[in-house]
Amino acid sequence: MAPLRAIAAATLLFLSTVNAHFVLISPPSLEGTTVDEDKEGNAPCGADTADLSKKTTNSFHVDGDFIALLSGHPQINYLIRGTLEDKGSGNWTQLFPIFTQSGLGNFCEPSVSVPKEWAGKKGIIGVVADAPDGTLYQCAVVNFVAGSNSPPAGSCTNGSTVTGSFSSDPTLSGLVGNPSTTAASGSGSSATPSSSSGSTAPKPSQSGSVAAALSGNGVQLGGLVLASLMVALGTALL
Ligand SMILES: *[C@@H]1O[C@H](CO)[C@@H](O)[C@H](O)[C@H]1NC(C)=O
Ligand SMILES: *[C@@H]1O[C@H](CO)[C@@H](O)[C@H](O)[C@H]1NC(C)=O
Ligand SMILES: [Cu+2]
Repeated sequence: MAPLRAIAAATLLFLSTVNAHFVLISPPSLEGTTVDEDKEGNAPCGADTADLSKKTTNSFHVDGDFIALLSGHPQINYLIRGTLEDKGSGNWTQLFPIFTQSGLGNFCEPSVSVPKEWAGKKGIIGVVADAPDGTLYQCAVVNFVAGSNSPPAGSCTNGSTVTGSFSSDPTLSGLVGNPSTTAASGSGSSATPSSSSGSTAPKPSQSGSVAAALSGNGVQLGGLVLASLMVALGTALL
């Protein structure tokens, strides 16, 4: 049982990096707690590739499980999506309304559900952020399981100055394969954009601007935020 330590470790590592984007804490990012921020703009999963042929011990409950994030931007928009396609190559289903996080630090949505039919299958939870310095990607490979899960104590928290609200974001809403359906019963319409180019690869100009923007984005996390996170960290380690 180390969700608190995992968060503490993620927080520390996050703070130790120069550029601040976002981290997928739970389900655990493919990249673990050390996200390669230079490659976080690479669709669909950032620096790593989601290989569904590999074993994973991460589970995600189809009727509701938590998604914990950590943002280094004062404001950021998030899309939470999922797919059963290897390497996250397409057919992403939107799992939660697009929302805006205001305030730096932890954000956790306690109950995100996926189509019931996914129980017993392996797949990918993807989180995409629309940040001032570009579109950023993280993924977790999970075993979808039946039922719902309550977050272990302390593993699902919102930062004290963090607020969230539903919003709209055309960049993000373009990154799901079938936005208006949640895979009700295999009614696969012939127009399903199963491998829409938007969700498979970043446009060259996009990654270019992410890289350019990255170099100028070093000092987002101020001392105040650092102090409050260190207090949280101290509490977590007690
Ligand atoms: C964090 O804030 C969001 C948005 O207000 C809310 O939906 C969510 O339940 C909060 N998370 C926790 C752990 O309280
Ligand atoms: C896309 O995903 C949905 C939900 O899992 C599934 O029902 C559908 O068959 C998939 N479509 C394609 C073209 O793979
Ligand atoms: Cu950033």
